Amino acid sequence: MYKRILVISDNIFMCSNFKQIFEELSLPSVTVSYGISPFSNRNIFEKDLKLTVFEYDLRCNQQVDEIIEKFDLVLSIHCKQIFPNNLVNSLKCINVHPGYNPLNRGWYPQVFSIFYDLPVGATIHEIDEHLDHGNIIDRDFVEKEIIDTSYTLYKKIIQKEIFLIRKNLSSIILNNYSTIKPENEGRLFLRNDFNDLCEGDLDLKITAEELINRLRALSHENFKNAFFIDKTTNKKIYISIKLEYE
Ligand code: 0FX
Repeated sequence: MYKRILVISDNIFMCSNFKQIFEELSLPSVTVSYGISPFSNRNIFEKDLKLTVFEYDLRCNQQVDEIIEKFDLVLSIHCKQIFPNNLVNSLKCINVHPGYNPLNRGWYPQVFSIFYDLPVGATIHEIDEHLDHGNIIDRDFVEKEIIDTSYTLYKKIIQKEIFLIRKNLSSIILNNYSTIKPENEGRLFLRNDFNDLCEGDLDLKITAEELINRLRALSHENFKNAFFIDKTTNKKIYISIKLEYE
């Protein structure tokens, strides 16, 4: 059984949900500490979680050594940092990933799921030295509809992640879960793939369906993703799409 757990997250919504699920388990002998990366605002997390939150920079060897010394399980729940090899090889590290491994490894899974018409879902897996690659503890699909954009699909995936955390957390803490090996290397998308998708070429000949799907993949609330350069003014113009049933 793991007794000294560190949750590293940069997503306050996921972190609060995790905290509530853990508290419902009522395991007095288990301590959970919460950490964020240097990119997040500690005050926001502390105010919401109502406890002290630590900041860990995983690029700093000394801080990684401190984690290895203090904890026996690290959970990554939407953490902006890549776990270094010495961390994942020194203690059990588990990731909650907003994609269905190995089909949607890496960056913004729902974006590439819409663009390439891939199934999508959520996964809990052990972390190894490669991105979203370790043995799978649990995973499940979410339904993608024709009117889904990145935003609406992301919201469904988050709910699936919370469902999977609730379903698996006690067996993870008790260390009596089983795993399966990913079937293959799957698809890995990176930040650059997303950036490439955002830049639209006005002379590109594609079908209306392809254009709609590209815009669906890149429409996420107020984020400025898809753009083209106006040929007259040379200005960048952002574009997004909204779809709804009759
Ligand atoms: O919590 P999270 O979904 O992402 C975090 C980390 O930032 C990310 O590096 C890690 N791979 C993931 C598991 O956990 O929050 P977010 O605000 O970074 O992104 C949420 C969604 O927002 C994303 O799926 C797509 C959308 N988005 C985000 C940014 C920053 C955009 O469409 N455009 C953007 O510029």
